[in-house]
Amino acid sequence: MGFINSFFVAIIFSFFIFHANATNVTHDGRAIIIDGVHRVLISGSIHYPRSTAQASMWPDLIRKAKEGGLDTIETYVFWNAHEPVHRQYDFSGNLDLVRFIKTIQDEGLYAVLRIGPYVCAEWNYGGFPVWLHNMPGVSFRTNNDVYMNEMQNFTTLIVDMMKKENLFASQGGPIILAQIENEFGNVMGPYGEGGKEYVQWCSDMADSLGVGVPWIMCQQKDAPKPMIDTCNGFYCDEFKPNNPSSPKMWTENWTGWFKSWGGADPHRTPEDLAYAVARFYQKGGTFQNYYMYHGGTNFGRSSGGPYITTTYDYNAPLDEYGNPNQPKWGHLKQLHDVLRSMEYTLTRGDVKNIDLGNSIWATVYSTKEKSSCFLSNSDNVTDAEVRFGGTDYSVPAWSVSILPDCGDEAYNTAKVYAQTSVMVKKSNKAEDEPNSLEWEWRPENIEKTAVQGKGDHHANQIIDQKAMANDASDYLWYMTRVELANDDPLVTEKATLRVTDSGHVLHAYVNGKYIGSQWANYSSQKYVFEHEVKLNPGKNLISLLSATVGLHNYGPMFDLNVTGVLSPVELVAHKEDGKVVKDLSSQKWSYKVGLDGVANKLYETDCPSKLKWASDSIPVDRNLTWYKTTFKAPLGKAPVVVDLLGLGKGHAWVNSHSLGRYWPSYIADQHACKAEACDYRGPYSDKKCVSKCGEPTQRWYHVPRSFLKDGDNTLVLFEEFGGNPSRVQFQTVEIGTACINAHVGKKVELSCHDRPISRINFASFGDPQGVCGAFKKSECESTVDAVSILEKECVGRESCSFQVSEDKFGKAYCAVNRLAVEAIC
Ligand SMILES: *[C@@H]1O[C@H](CO)[C@@H](O)[C@H](O)[C@H]1NC(C)=O
Ligand SMILES: *[C@@H]1O[C@H](CO)[C@@H](O)[C@H](O)[C@H]1NC(C)=O
Ligand SMILES: *[C@@H]1O[C@H](CO)[C@@H](O)[C@H](O)[C@H]1NC(C)=O
Ligand SMILES: *[C@@H]1O[C@H](CO)[C@@H](O)[C@H](O)[C@H]1NC(C)=O
Ligand SMILES: *[C@@H]1O[C@H](CO)[C@@H](O)[C@H](O)[C@H]1NC(C)=O
Ligand SMILES: *[C@@H]1O[C@H](CO)[C@@H](O)[C@H](O)[C@H]1NC(C)=O
Ligand SMILES: CC(=O)N[C@H]1CO[C@H](CO)[C@@H](O)[C@@H]1O
Repeated sequence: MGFINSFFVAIIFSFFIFHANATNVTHDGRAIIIDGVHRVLISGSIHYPRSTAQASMWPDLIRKAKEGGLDTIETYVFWNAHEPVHRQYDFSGNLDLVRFIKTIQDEGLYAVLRIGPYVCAEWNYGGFPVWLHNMPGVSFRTNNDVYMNEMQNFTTLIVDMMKKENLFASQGGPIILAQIENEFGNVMGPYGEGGKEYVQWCSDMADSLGVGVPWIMCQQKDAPKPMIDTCNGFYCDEFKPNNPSSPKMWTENWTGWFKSWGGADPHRTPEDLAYAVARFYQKGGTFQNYYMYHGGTNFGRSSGGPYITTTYDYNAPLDEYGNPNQPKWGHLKQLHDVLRSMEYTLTRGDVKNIDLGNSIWATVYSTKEKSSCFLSNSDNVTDAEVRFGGTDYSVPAWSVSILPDCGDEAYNTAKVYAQTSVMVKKSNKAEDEPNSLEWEWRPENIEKTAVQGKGDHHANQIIDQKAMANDASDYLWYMTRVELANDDPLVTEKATLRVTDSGHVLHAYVNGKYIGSQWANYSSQKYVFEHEVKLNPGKNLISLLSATVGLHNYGPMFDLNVTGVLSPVELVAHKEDGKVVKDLSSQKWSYKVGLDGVANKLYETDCPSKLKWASDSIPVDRNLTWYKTTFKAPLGKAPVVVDLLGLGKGHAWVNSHSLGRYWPSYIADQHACKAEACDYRGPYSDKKCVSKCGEPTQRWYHVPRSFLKDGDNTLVLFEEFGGNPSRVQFQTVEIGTACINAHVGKKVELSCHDRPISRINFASFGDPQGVCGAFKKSECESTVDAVSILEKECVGRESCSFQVSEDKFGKAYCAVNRLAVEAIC
């Protein structure tokens, strides 16, 4: 008896342990259901390799996401970062996926794990390892055994790693959803039947892994049950899942856009982003994810494209360095708080849509206990005054008002009263740090390549750079010799070298002498380089240095996109009676992967090689040149950047950590910016509201605090194009000015983060005009001195919050009373 009793107790006990920890995640056609509760989930993407685990960057980002009203963090898993060499894995540093998911768990948030393993994400080769491309018989994203075997092997490895640490919700962990594949539906046409079979295989394979949480497939109209197909885009209000038992989920709501070399700064307004989110929940959505919530930095050679910049700021609610991008962050936080307060009615209520005319719709969600309402105005020009439920509301063009009890307006997407923070760069120099850095330099050794033409590999054809370099470096030398007779027209006539190129950067040398370079941009790639050359009778050496700027990451069969120098490579003699063309493509070519300086580890702080650096006559505008300097970290805790204005293009390292590619000489297209001011109204696209045309696409480069140490730090630059390092400096990024522009009745906060507010530059209650940095008083203004009120309350403090009211700021008799404040940090 006693034995049987304790036997049962043991069973019940283990049953309870399992259940006490496990979180039950299911769904119906309405919402994700967690432990029986229908949820409104608000998620944001943070990609762990794009920030650092150390110096608290991950915990800080996740805490700010939580404070910003998110309950879920979504990330991709980056296959080529984790398995750079077949079956050799890296989960160290900022690739420590387990630690990242545990950091999310520590903050009490949920996680969505998008394993892919294809990720797109403007990430090098979309996350596919290049060795996979080089496997015999492989064909990506279709019914192909070599490919599917590797995909399953990596997916299983990740799932097992998560299971081992009990990270799935079914085990008590934070992961509530997992994703297989990624946006395949957009491109699958050209894959034909093989593509369809592959989708079914992905679904079966994922399902067989027994993760105990639902799987999603984004932008996959034919996602088989039980996969949930989800929407990605700037707007997803019209999206309908392919299956009535799948909830309406938005896995990528683009908060801004990425940037490419030669491109201007993209900007998506907080008003439009909030409008898109509010519309989505108004129209039955219950899960949405900001892509990106924090974009971060493409360290190393991780950016894709080609031509994606090192910054991946994305104009996201948290900026590249982790600072709140205000007012976007704060405006969305207010929206999240309101939406969450309506969770029950939104996920359980009956829905009624009422057409109020002129593009105005009311949506009423009602349960027995409570009703919640949305009023949307999708006209992109006309503000509306509407009467609804016996009350008058003003709903500006392209906005949504939310009435949590169908009474008072708690939120309108176009009425922004979160603080605007204008970020500035400060020098914050450490004591004794000189005003300009002292440099050492040495040339990249091109004797063996450009001068002698010696390679490590040989072939009688031009080989694709991916196949030859296996993505071990951006750089690949292509070298060939041409023997010419004295009377060859290539010797006797004017001659040119013509190189077909896939669109990355090309530097050409003939007989050891530099003759020219060419490159392209994100929107226009393939080109033909043509340059006059002086050829000798006898032997001539043609050396071509190709530098990739990130591999393709998107499109049907993007993995097959050619890379590096292409056929044909020709010498052309320009005779009076026509051209004579000599095709060099099937000659013997020698190949050399990578830079000599990298092989000699010149970027390492304690460079072990015997190679000497010179410290006199620092060269300017000399290409293929290494520069080195030491510096002390700027004081304080604010994020650090290095200003590389004056340099051309290359790669930067601090204390042996790669900061990524730099290219401050690439100037943003002068014509991309529009003359008219940015109007949040009307559909957003990445061409709208761009700024900083005619300026370097990226001048500042993030140096995470965790890369820095006390005392001397080392910066090493490999300069490819030629530049001048004398103006390089380290700076911090901090709030310079904080502004408020809010209607009467709003509670607002003014904050300089962790520094005191030093001055109130402007304050006016009434009808102030202009924008932060350029406010102006109007004739309609209260007689109470708003500046001195705020000086008393705010100056000397890190933040102050108050109600915008007539009690405080006096009577003003304008049409609508507002307060505008500009504070200096
Ligand atoms: C999980 O939740 C679903 C739906 O709420 C319910 O049907 C199911 O019984 C639950 N499973 C467990 C193990 O509690
Ligand atoms: C992946 O493949 C290797 C062989 O290359 C094998 O040893 C390993 O078990 C596989 N992993 C999984 C999770 O299937
Ligand atoms: C990209 O290059 C093409 C061809 O040179 C040019 O027409 C286009 O304006 C460039 N675009 C940008 C964004 O620089
Ligand atoms: C690369 O792929 C894209 C689309 O996948 C295609 O439009 C483009 O022509 C390709 N470029 C080259 C150089 O092959
Ligand atoms: C405004 O909406 C109209 C009609 O819906 C459309 O034709 C027009 O392009 C939109 N304007 C802007 C700026 O988006
Ligand atoms: C490389 O150096 C040469 C000679 O100093 C110069 O003419 C050329 O413009 C440089 N190349 C690039 C890409 O800057
Ligand atoms: C990749 C993708 O889904 N792109 C779509 C995103 O949304 C924009 C605007 O809604 C569409 O134009 C893109 O095709």
